Amino acid sequence: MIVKPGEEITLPFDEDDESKVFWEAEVQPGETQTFTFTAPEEPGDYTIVCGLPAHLEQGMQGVLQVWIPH
Ligand SMILES: [Cu+2]
Repeated sequence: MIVKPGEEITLPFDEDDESKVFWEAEVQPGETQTFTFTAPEEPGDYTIVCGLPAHLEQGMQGVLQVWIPH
């Protein structure tokens, strides 16, 4: 899941965090998928987290960097 700018996920990830999600996709274990999504228009660093129980706690997160090319 990509987290909306200015929002922070509280552990554990649960219902109160659902509204903070900008975009999400689901991939099953052992599966590889390719997704297409429209990036936020506002440049910046967007947090990416896994919403499966205990995954975020174990460090399953990343950053989506959005910038305007020049
Ligand atoms: Cu995960």
